[in-house]
Amino acid sequence: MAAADIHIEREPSRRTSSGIGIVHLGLGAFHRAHQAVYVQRCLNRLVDDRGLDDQRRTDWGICSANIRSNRTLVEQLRQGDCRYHVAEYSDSEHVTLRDVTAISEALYAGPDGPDREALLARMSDSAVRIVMLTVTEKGYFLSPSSGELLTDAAPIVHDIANPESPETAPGMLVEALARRRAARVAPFTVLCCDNMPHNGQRTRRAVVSLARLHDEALADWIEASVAFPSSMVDRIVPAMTDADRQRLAALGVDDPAAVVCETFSQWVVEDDFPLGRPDWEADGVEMVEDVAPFETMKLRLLNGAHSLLAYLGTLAGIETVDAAVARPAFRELLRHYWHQEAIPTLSLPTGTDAGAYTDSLLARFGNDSLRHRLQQIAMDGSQKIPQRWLAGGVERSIDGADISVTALGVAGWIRYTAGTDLRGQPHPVDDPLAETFAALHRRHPDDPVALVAAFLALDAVFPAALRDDAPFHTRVVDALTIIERDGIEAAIAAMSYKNSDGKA
Ligand code: NAI
Ligand code: CS2
Repeated sequence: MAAADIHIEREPSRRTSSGIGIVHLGLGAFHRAHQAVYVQRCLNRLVDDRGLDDQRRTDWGICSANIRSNRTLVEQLRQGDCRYHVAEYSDSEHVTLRDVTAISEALYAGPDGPDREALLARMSDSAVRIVMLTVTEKGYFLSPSSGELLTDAAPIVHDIANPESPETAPGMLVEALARRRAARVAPFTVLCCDNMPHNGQRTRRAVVSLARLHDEALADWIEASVAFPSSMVDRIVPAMTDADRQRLAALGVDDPAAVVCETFSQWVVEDDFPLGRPDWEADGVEMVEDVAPFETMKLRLLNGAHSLLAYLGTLAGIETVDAAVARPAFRELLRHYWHQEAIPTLSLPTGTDAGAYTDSLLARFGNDSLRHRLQQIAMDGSQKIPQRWLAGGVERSIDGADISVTALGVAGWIRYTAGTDLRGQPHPVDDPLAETFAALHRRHPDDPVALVAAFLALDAVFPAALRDDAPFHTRVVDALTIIERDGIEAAIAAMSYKNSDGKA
């Protein structure tokens, strides 16, 4: 599509010298296209309502930091005065180019970075009232299945031994809270924006558990006085590619920090901010008492479907989400997964029509202007499938219900971790447990029964109820055997549900 044929809306930012009231850990694509955009809307509205020089009210600027990787991005943002663009595609012909200046400061506080002390000082400043995070599911160092802190993980071992120079997100939070406590400054609110179940409670668990390893009193204080509201976050933001940068350049946007995303956006936040917060309701954020129904629905329906497409699609040689859902077999598989396996496990948010919600997911997945690569979604499966498939799978299997799509998904994931697709094309297996997977595949090269048993025995990933579920083992072995022998679409076609109700 030639740039000239694209309908462009421009959304300029109203820049104001706002003070910094929010620190964000994890300056990735999602942060730039989601939380920072909501804050930008808030700053724009406040400036429109009250005029540029009413400084007192715009104290919600963001200091965003990377604490592990991507120093270059921080430098690029700084070179651009922390201004960047968000290109929101509703389809390949319509894009809104949003200008964002809500990030006032960008820091690189990685182990090799210059800004760790500056970041801790910023987090200890009483003007900072909220610390948000998007550090990926693995960035909390919690066991995906039990939720316990991984005290033997090297970065956590480092932070236990060196609490004043932390390298992990939980470590940064513990040290900054320790400094505020010592200075008698009220604690900031911690707002997790990662795709984890009960993400506020999980973050609390990581922080309190780490603090308890070197300071019981500090851990008790954090437990008693720090708010960790949960939130459901939703906007599809693919990783930027050179092709994306080229198409933005064709639209006149030459910006190394730009991001591409869909127009859809949702943020549901538990309203627990003792030190205050922006009045985000006016900017489209849903402030609620209980986020759990929204979170579970989104994790099992949207993210559960994404992971099915990621493993089965990649094995079938498909590259993107839209290309996968263009295939009737994959659409049918998702519909069955949603309506027979996932939705029955949900208590839906009031007023939610599950059918309409899943139809909207299919439409969003079909947005070919996103070019959302299945490989990106396939990353960190050990951290994702417990909340996306397995929690619901356990509930269904306890009821004796059919979970054949979950079994097919697990078979596809196991095969994916071998590092090649069904044509033998290699792909990287990006996962904290990648070495474990490689060892299991080496140990059981031609024995699907032993291989599946070894994977299902991984208690970091699989809950006991599925580890001990013999019929589930058999289903996974059957699915893996068909995948290897006849391919993905044959495995989908062979699914038991096609036999039971026979309907497409
Ligand atoms: P990204 O790859 O652009 O950024 C990841 C960020 O996490 C980077 O800042 C990186 O430095 C940091 N990070 C990674 N591992 C870390 C660790 N062990 N400790 C500390 N920091 C670490 O990815 P993106 O798109 O920003 O996604 C990040 C997270 O946001 C996802 O894992 C998910 O939980 C959430 N999310 C993403 C959505 C998307 O469509 N991209 C949508 C909804 C939620
Ligand atoms: C995706 C999510 O990469 C992934 O794991 O499933 O990032 C997904 O795009 C978002 O959660 C959508 O809100």
